[in-house]
Amino acid sequence: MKKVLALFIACMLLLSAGAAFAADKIVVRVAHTIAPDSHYQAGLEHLGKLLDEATNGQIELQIFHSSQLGSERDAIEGVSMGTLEMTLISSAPLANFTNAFLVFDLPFIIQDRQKAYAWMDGPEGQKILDSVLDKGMVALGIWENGFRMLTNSKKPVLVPEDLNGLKIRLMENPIHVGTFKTLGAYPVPMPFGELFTALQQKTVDGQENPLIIISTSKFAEVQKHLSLTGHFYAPAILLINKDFWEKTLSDEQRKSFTEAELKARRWQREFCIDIEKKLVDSLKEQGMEVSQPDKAKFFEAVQPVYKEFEEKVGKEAIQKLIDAQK
Ligand code: EAX
Repeated sequence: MKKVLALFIACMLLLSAGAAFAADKIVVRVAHTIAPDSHYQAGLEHLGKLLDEATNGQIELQIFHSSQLGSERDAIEGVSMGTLEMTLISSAPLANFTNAFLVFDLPFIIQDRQKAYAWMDGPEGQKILDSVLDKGMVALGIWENGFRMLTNSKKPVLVPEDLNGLKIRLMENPIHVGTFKTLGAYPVPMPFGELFTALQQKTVDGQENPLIIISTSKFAEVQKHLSLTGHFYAPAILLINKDFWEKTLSDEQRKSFTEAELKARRWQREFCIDIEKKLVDSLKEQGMEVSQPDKAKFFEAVQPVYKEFEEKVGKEAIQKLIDAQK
């Protein structure tokens, strides 16, 4: 009888220890829209590892890739309302929530990636990040999506005129749409999750994304031509729900999180730069025809876009980002 009782008590102790452990563990669900072998996934896995180490397993990152939890707009809304803890998204769809990120959407505004990183990580970048605080979110940092390149199923694109009448899928962003209108294309805004099918069924002729996304999303299967335009630079923003950040995490956990985020951000940018070097060859091997467009002609053709959006973006904001790269 004594033995049974001792065993029973031992079991109860174990159970309650387990429950306490489970209650202490904080799960952070993070959603993104791209492939499990993408730069977003790699960076988030790295962040997960750093968080696990720094908090002795108290914080667990659960990553949902490939739009499993919806589009980028859905994810922003989810993080804003607290139905999702975190997301990593292009800054472009934030245009539906704040104007502060629009400066990044101007064509060819980012020319020097290293100088731009420093600017984004400094006080000017912080001002932009702070613009989501009143939307119930904290923007933890600016990661990388990358320089966007154009693909299509119809013809090589070397000069802006080649885009005439081509239906190009874009992110939901007024400057991106305005830019492609100015270039003579027919812009079709659509969430990323619908893009592969749209390309396959030829609802659109082309799309634009960084090489890593073109590669990991297997667009070579449905797009013949790749033009190395680099017309937009897309930063990726790591957003977390504000209540979760301020109330669920302890001061100490928040500190660990901030440190881990900074390390993961730097790691993720280097990962992107490294992998980018191999991608043109790899996409050729996947059957794409790669062309080097006349960038000066594109640059000239999009100048009216700066005029069109100058007021909305803010003249000063534009000038500051340009000057920061001199
Ligand atoms: O943020 O929608 C897009 O084209 C983005 O590049 C992608 O979702 C990653």
